[in-house]
Amino acid sequence: MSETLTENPVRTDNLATVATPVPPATEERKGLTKKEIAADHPTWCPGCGDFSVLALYFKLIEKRKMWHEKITTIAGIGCSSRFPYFVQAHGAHYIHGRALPFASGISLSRPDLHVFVFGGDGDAFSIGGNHFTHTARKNIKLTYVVMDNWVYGLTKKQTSPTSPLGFKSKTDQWGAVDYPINPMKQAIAAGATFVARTTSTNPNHVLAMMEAAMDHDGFGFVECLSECVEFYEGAFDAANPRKGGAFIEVPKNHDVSDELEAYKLAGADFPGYFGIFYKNNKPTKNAKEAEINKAMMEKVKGLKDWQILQKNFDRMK
Ligand SMILES: Cc1ncc(C[n+]2csc(CCOP(=O)(O)OP(=O)(O)O)c2C)c(N)n1
Ligand code: SF4
Ligand SMILES: [Mg+2]
Repeated sequence: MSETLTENPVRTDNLATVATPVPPATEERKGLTKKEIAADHPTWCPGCGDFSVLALYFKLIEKRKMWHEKITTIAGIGCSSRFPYFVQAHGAHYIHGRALPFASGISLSRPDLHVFVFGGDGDAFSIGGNHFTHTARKNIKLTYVVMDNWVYGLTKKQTSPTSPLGFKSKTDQWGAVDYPINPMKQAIAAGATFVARTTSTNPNHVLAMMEAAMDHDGFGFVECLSECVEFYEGAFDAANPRKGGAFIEVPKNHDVSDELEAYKLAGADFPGYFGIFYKNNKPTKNAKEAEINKAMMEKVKGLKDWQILQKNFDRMK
């Protein structure tokens, strides 16, 4: 081992710290403008609901004065998952269904960042179904926005886990026969500590839900109805007052800490309720790991990297 390596101090800066909120911009450093955060022109079909979610993410970045190096946008694969391409900051368009484990690694190793994950219903609940469950139960601090359009958009109209019964697609030409999953019930049952529902046609509400999820210290899940105008036109008209539908907010007297009541709200017939269904402040994996790391670093205080490694090898003998 080279001298430089052996002399390197053990990094404790990112191990012993619990997650910290995104720092506010200082006087000297102004927050970013939309122009500074917007990257490529989004390649979505005109009228796609995903445009609205992206615009509100820009608004969130502007409003919360997040800087380029603090923005972390992760996604899987799908139309919705193209999201990070359109944000001029750090991010990754990762593997189909695997955005959450990738994002978890970032969240656990970089407590100074707030990680946002965007994706679709197929990405989240088909191929990524297991990762959803485990990221939720581990209560990893990140915000997961699922842009639910009830269809596989990118691959041109296959039945998704949220497609309703009878939906005609390339994989169900005679209409879907499989019972759809309910993302809200799924999230609550999996142990997500923040569960909210919104719709891309109500911009103020989308922004409010994303902000609340970001402020939550834990796994924040937001289901955002986002119409695929190409392959499932009109899917969410019943939730849009401009199309004769109803946007009904979670009742004011709803106790967000009551899991059973949240589950009942989630069971309402479509268009159901919009708002925060459930919130629980139990400790995150981030905080627990940080504590373990701190205790371990205390034990090896003063030792060089190679000495710590040697100790590990000795233990394994
Ligand atoms: C391992 C793997 N399997 C399948 C695919 C094909 N594929 C790409 S996107 C997609 C589904 C996308 O649906 P959704 O997550 O709902 O996103 P949307 O396009 O509707 O936003 C599938 C099956 C893939 N890219 N990788
Ligand atoms: S196919 Fe659907 S989900 Fe994909 S960009 Fe077009 S409208 Fe949006
Ligand atoms: Mg979809």
